Amino acid sequence: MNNPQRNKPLSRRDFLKLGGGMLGLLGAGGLARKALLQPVEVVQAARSPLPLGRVEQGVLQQTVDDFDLHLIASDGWIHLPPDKVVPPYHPDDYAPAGLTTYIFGYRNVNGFTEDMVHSQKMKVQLTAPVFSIAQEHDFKLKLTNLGLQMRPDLVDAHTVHFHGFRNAIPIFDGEPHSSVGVPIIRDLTYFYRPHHPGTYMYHCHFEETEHVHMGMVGICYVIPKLSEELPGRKFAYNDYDTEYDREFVLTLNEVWALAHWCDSHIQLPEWSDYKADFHLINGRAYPHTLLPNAGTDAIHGLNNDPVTGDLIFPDHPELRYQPVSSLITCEPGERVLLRIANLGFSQQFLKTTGVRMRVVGKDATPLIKRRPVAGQTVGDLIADISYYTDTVDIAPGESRDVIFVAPNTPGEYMLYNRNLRHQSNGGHAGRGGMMTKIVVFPSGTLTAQNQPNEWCTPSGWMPAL
Ligand SMILES: [Cu+2]
Repeated sequence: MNNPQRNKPLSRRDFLKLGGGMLGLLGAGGLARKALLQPVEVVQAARSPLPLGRVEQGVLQQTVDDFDLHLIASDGWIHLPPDKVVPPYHPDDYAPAGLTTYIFGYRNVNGFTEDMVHSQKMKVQLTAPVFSIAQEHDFKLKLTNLGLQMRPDLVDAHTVHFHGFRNAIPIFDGEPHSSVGVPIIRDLTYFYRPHHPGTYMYHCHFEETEHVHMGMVGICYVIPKLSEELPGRKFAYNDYDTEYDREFVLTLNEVWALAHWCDSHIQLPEWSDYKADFHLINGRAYPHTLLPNAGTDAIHGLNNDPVTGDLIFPDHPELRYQPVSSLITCEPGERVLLRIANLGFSQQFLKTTGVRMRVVGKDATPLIKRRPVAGQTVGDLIADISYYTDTVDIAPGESRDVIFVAPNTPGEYMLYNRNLRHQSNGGHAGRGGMMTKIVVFPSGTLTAQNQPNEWCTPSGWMPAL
């Protein structure tokens, strides 16, 4: 804007100069056409700094250190109960002690030293770290590909695909067939400025049938302007009707044990034989869904071992790589927002016992429709197609924003998949799979919630597993 050249009106002399230039171009038409066909470098993944001790060779390219969130992509192991259900695929015979299932995934490495970042190979989590962006704010997400330790033969890139993000610039869309992936030991910093609030999801889009199923899935959401304008109050959309007191993200996905075993054993599954053995919420199967977050702020990655940066969960070390709880805690009369995304391959039906839910958003689109009004964040009501239900149906790749008012009677209410086959762990007898609880505590016993899925319970309270 301050460039004087650009603002100067075109003089007659300039015009003639321009004409001459155009003639010259026409003369060199063949050359110009050739030049236009030359590939132009738009973006290049920067070389990631190597672990200390391997830096002495040459000068490293400067990496982008201006970012809001730094994720790594790599592989790792998780624990799914019980220990013996689908021999020989579960537990995987290569699994380290206490763990059962090989995965690909992400880790939040914000604030890590280079050494700590590179030590996170083989320590990824299921599901991926949750992040949120305020509407109309810029957000830079740096992704570093650390490679797959179990599979040095695979030279797979990874990406972050912000699923449902409207009008994404291809280069930041993370869809490698039309743009780029991030090769091993490279970084790419994605840039977003979201205009539409709501619950989204992200996943790796490289070899996506495999990488999505292997666990590179998580929730991200866009906080509406209204929440920023009214500090201390929280809304799902720019609509007073979507106000809430507490929020919980529930990422749904599945594990087909054979496919995960194949990846650790250098085999290829036949994807048309797909048959999930485990149906998970936030990477855990019931009853583990009820256990706390692995640390005080597992979602934002601040609970890590201060020296190594590794995820820790002292009470349940087998679940250290599945840090996010699905227990929903609230007090009578509180408004609770569930942000649900399905990144598995099957349709799911989440049902509550005796809690009326209102679906206010679908695929990051409000169901209470408002016409924009200049100078107003909340527009005029056009139509309200939100609906009340006790069962939320959700197909793969879809999201729902669901608000319920906590019942007046303290107690436990189940939230479960009404497909009974999805309530089993590996076909084993007993309850499992995609199931958690809404626990309503007496008024005045819980602290306010600061982060989504924060485990707010009276001190000393633990669920009966
Ligand atoms: Cu990937």
